[in-house]
Amino acid sequence: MNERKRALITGITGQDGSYLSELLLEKGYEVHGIIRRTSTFNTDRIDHLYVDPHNTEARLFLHYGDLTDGTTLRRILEQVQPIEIYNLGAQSHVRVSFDSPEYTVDSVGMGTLRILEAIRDYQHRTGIKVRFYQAGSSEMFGKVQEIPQKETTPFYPRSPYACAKVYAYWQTLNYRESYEIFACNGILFNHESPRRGETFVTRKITRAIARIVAEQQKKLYLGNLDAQRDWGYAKDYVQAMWLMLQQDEPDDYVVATGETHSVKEFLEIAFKVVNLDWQKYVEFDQRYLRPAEVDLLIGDPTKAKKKLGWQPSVTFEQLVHLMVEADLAALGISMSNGKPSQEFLQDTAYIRHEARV
Ligand code: NDP
Ligand code: GDR
Repeated sequence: MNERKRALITGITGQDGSYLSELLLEKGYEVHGIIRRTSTFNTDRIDHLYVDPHNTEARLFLHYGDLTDGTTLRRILEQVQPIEIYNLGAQSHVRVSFDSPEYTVDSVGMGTLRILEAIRDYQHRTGIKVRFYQAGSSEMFGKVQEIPQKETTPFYPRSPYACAKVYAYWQTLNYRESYEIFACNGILFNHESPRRGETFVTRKITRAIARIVAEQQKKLYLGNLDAQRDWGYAKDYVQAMWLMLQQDEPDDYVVATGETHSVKEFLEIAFKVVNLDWQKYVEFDQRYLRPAEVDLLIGDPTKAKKKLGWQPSVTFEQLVHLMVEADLAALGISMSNGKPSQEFLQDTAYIRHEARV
């Protein structure tokens, strides 16, 4: 094994996994990611980082595995010998977790336990310390107990996904206290980007706007427009993950912007970018309602700002604009008020545009 810092990422093919991989590669890490075998390619978001492993320059390596398969997770840990593990893998769609609760809980809850158990045994056997990041979520706060929500706010999860994240949170904390594992819970509020999955509400909206402008879609069907979320930019949030693992002591941190906006506000700003009135295009479909909704999330990131020196760099308006611009650019539509920047054009390379809403 060479002496380069090695990180292992579960969920490397997801939105956050791709940004975190970029960040760690920039910092000189060797990055290993766990991917699932699928019948169609699922590596679009990281293809631009991939170099053939036969090339001596290669620093990104992919391993087949699954959070539901503990044996493989252990084998990969032994093989890679990482100093940091970022557990980002999850069935991460809240609405879908009501349809597939058992699988969601298995991947999110038990999946985290499987990794923690593997680390526990690995550390005990080898004496090598591994730092662990757990992707916790503002969904754990669920039904409003306190505003804004901070590290000490009680959890009240309102979906199978959120219940599983709460379980994973407490296991992470317990393994930290029981086995001296450097384990941190990030409690991240919603974070978005042009790489956001197409069925989360922000990306569903920005993608639909581009398709409406391109005359590929007439209507946008949505559920609850009154829900309020603290939306930030994903690229900022992966910085916080890394910072947590660079501290002297492991701890848990809320990562948020401290602002909240409704889905309706997102719609207003997003449609305004292309000078359209959202009310003419948006229709209600109850299929997108959840059996139990989380009405209001707003985070207090004071601790992350003070202890990690973390700051969000993108405002809500900027976020909406950059996402709409990226989806427009992906369909070859240039903006009337200026061209999308190079960075966002690069981001659109792997945005798929088949009709999947
Ligand atoms: P995505 O849904 O974009 O990515 C999820 C990743 O997990 C994908 O790489 C997916 O693989 C992988 N995955 C799914 N199921 C399994 C499994 N059984 N075994 C291994 N890998 C699996 O999520 P994000 O990038 O947005 O989020 C990253 C993490 O942060 C998730 O845990 C999410 O719950 C959490 N989180 C996200 C927030 C957000 O606003 N984005 C906020 C707070 C927490 P594949 O590509 O094959 O589907
Ligand atoms: P969320 O994100 O549930 O907060 O979870 P999502 O974008 O799915 O929903 C946000 C809010 O929008 C409302 N909504 C709709 N949502 C979707 N997906 N589709 C619709 O058509 C629609 N119409 C209205 C929802 O009801 C909800 O109130 C995300 C995920 O990334 C989680 O993994 C993560 O943990 C949390 O953010 C923080």
